[in-house]
Amino acid sequence: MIKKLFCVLIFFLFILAACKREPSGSGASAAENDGLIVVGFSQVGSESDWRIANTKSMRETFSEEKGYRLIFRDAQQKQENQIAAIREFIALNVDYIVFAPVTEEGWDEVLNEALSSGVPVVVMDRMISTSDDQLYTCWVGSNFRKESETAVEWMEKKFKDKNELKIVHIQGNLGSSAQIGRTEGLLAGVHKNPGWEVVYAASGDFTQVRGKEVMEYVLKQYDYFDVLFCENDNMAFGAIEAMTVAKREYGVNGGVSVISFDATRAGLIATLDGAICFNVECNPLLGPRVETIINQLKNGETPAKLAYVEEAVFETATITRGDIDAREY
Ligand code: GYE
Repeated sequence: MIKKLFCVLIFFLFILAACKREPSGSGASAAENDGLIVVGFSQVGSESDWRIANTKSMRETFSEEKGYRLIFRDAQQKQENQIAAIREFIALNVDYIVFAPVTEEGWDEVLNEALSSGVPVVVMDRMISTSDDQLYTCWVGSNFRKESETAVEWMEKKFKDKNELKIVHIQGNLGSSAQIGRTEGLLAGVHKNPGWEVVYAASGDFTQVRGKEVMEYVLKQYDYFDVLFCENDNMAFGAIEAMTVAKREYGVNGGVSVISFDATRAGLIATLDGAICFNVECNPLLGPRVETIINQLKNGETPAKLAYVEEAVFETATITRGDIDAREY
């Protein structure tokens, strides 16, 4: 009897162990066993509404119901965490590696390892800087420089009668493509328009808290400036909060003209309200785009090396309630 019970116990323990088996052993064997496609995704962190929407889009796209096992790793803004995650994905022998690089530089070594392992690497959102473009399979994301040039064009029209324009510039994470492209676009505009001057520039790390801190400092140092050029909505919200507290005028009715990027739902509401004058869309819903790439690779096709997402702009004069209702993020 005891022997029988023991056998039953061993049998149940065996079943339990089999059920609990996460893809921690080998991604490939997990895929072989359950038929799921294993995708390792290294995300930057959760610094902004944009990022949260991007993570949601990836999780919804690469769900088990749709035939995927997503191994999600949050890098908490640290490149070394992303490098460790990519190494983990290689060791797990996942089917595909996807990552949103926190900065542009410093990927060659780990991507060489990925290349030798044969696992395709899809770069998403921000770009990497490398002399060897064989190190990644392809990239999908936004044209950050173009986003910024669109904002500059708007400024050129809006301030065409002003001889002098004083600009405060709150930047994103220094060294990230989103920061580099948006900053380059503005600086090209300043170069082209002799009366324009960036009176102060600092990074707000793409977060609301830092956007507020930077603006608190600016308000103490500068009695006057015309434009706040803010590289994302969350930093703009923080800066707006600081201006409200300090009773500095801003918005479409006078005072500081706020320009922002992302055009999240909350950003669009601030645009409709007239707090943000001009908001350039940056689309975080990249999950389906990455899935299309994975399907192409699965079918032996070659996806475009670089794929840019289409993006719109919004300004207070023309934005509608419908624009906000249609916003998914
Ligand atoms: O604009 C910002 C985020 O890389 C496009 O990162 C992304 C940027 C986005 O934190 O809000």
